[in-house]
Amino acid sequence: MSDEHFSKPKEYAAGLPAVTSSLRHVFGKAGVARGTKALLDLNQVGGFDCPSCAWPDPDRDRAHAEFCENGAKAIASEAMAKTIGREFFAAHPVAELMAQSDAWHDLQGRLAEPMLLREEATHYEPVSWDEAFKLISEELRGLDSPDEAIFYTSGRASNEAAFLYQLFVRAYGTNNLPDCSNMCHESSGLALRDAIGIGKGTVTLEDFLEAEVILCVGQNPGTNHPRMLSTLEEAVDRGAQLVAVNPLKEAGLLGFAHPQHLRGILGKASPLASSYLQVKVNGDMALFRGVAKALVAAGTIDHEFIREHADGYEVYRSLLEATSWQDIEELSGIGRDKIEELATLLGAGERRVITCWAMGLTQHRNAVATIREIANVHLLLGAVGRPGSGLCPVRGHSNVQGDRTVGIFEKMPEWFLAALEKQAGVPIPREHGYDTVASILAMHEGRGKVFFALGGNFAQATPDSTFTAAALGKCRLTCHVSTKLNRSHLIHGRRALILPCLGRSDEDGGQLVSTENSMGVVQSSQGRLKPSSEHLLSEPEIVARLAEATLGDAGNIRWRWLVGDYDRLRTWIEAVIPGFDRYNERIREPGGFYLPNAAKERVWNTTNQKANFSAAPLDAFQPAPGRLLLQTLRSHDQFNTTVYGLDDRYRGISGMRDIVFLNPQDLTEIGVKPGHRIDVTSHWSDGERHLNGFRAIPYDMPRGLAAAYFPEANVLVPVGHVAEGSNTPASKSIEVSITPSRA
Ligand SMILES: Nc1nc2c(c(=O)[nH]1)N[C@H]1C(S)=C(S)[C@@H](COP(=O)(O)OP(=O)(O)OC[C@H]3O[C@@H](n4cnc5c(=O)[nH]c(N)nc54)[C@H](O)[C@@H]3O)O[C@H]1N2
Ligand SMILES: Nc1nc2c(c(=O)[nH]1)N[C@H]1C(S)=C(S)[C@@H](COP(=O)(O)OP(=O)(O)OC[C@H]3O[C@@H](n4cnc5c(=O)[nH]c(N)nc54)[C@H](O)[C@@H]3O)O[C@H]1N2
Ligand SMILES: [Mo]
Repeated sequence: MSDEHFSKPKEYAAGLPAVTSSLRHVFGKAGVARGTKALLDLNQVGGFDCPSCAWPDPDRDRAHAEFCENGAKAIASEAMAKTIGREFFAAHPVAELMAQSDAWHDLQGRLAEPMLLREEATHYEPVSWDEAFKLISEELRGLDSPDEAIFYTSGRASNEAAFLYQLFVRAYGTNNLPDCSNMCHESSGLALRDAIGIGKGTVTLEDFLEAEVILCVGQNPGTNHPRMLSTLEEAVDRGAQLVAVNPLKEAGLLGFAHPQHLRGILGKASPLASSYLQVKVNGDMALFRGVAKALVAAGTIDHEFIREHADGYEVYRSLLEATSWQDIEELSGIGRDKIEELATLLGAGERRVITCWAMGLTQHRNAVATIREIANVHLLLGAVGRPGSGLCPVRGHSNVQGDRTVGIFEKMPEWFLAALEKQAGVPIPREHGYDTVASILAMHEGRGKVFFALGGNFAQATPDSTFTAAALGKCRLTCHVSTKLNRSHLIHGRRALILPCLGRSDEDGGQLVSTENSMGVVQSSQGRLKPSSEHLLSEPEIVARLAEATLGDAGNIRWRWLVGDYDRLRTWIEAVIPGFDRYNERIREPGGFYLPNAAKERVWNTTNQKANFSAAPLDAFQPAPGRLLLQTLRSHDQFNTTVYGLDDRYRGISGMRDIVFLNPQDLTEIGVKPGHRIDVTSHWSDGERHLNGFRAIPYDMPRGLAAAYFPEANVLVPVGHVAEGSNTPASKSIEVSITPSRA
């Protein structure tokens, strides 16, 4: 049998195949000794924080192996002993590397030394750290305005690295601090800040164990947050009902075979979701409005909570009355009976309800309004700040939440900027900077001239790949602090630099860093593996040396001194940001500490000091007749743009990524057989975009929808198609037409 095939999707996640897959990746890439050491340290008290997702570790009683298959793959990729340095780059011109796949890039090994691509050069060549910092600082000082420089961050940077980085960027004179969060949970942050006064979730792991109902909406935890399945399994064991809301049947929501329990290894899956609503893509706002309508009609709402804590109920209630069931059914694709059934479930008992969500909600044009609608339902139920209940945006990158807490944001509030200015003793700019989409446009229009990235893979993670590549190509300098080779090193400005850094699992001269998980717990992380190359620097060290070269010590800032002992950096964070009291002491306590969460205490830090209902007009993104709605999603063998392999086991896919999932009847209507080639065209006001020769794969999903993998399908996402308010690319609602391939 060939490697490439598709078969019946799985009906449960994990089990023995997850264990064998983990070990194959870890031992295959990192070697047995290095791999075992890495796995034993992963997510243990005193060990390092898993660089994969942001799902929290249990506060105590950690299982020996608190890791999952995909955490193991992330470690295998990072802990590779193989390195690439000057010989590798001398042997492979940039054009040749560009022709290789993302999966091939990841297999080459860890970046070993700083590399420079000179103007018009075909190959990267080695450069010393000092020369690299000198070159960047000269470019930065040569700009007409600091606002011509853009400083991106990906969510793996530690609190310490991220805090120092934003201090450097702001002391240099700009708030141009776009980050991966702009493409991820920005819509959640914005919606929750206006609804409940904090842009974060309000639950802890304990809440899951007390919940009566858990809604899992627009999220594929079996692949993207596998450790969440253990929590869900335990919650279901304790009697919680799990309701999945997802257009696709995802194995990880149907059932779970715990890879650390004998029952699970033997393939005995615990059934998870007790009901599975196959909503239309972008039909969630209608679904939740229907739930709210049914709750209000039945009177099973928390009148006392609404009276005491909430604002805007009367307006919202009139809106519910004015919304017809016909619209709700049509836009959501779910029948009134099913919606009323869900409302009955939510309104029963003590209304201990948790709603979790991820990219299936945040990456739509009306994402902010949709998340506000979910918050509305929770306010009706009084299900915020009551044990066993709350809102739970499930974060992606392991420290994306912490990076935002410590200042990675193009529009940090005034209190933060003022406190930073006081601490630093240098002027801090107040004008808002560019987010990710605004950065792409600025570079394209020549207003952004130097692009610097602390981690990530900007060229490949952003929308409209061809447009974004052209934007980066116009820069005078593109520069990446990275662990592994990626496409952003190859889609470059006039000159380009690769600055190789230590990863989470690497030992950093005995220093520890910290991260904040999806539930606001700040924990220490300390790598213990011998770095794969002697030329690697830590991220804080790189930032400090660049800052020193560019700005010199100024005000109260002594860059080298600050990174000489990360405790000093933590003291600064403590001085600027509330909630970090006794940071250095508490970070060394097992399990770390929780940051304060006012909404959990029913204190609402909104402008009116209330929790707020929203009353947005109901809508859903509707493609023109004959067209489909395409979403871009992750396979089981990738971490964002890092592709570990070509399988998507739970969806029954082996050996390929050039595919589009479709409803079987749509396949027939398009006139292709399963596995045959199709051409996909996306439509937007500024023209068409194309992805040709992909294979059509039948899948259990509603009609009129299509799904393809990120990042291959990013060429189809128009840069101007964004969520209202949050400016997040709407990469889950792309209007496309599909025809049999002409090739
Ligand atoms: N192994 C692994 N782990 C990861 C990542 C990874 O790439 N690999 N990435 C990390 C990051 S940064 C993030 S943000 C998270 C992402 O975690 P997820 O959000 O789970 O990631 P996606 O693959 O984008 O999945 C989107 C899910 O939403 C569904 N969906 C799409 N549109 C809609 C809709 O309109 N309504 C509803 N109800 N559902 C919809 C899709 O069918 C799919 O199941 O995972 C993190 N963890
Ligand atoms: N179409 C579409 N586009 C999307 C999405 C989607 O669902 N659909 N999802 C969006 C989301 S949710 C996100 S979060 C973004 C992700 O966007 P990014 O965060 O920019 O992308 P990643 O693929 O996570 O970055 C991977 C690279 O990070 C580097 N790296 C890994 N570990 C470290 C480290 O410890 N330090 C440093 N300095 N570098 C490191 C490696 O070189 C690796 O190649 O993509 C977004 N783009
Ligand atoms: Mo993300």
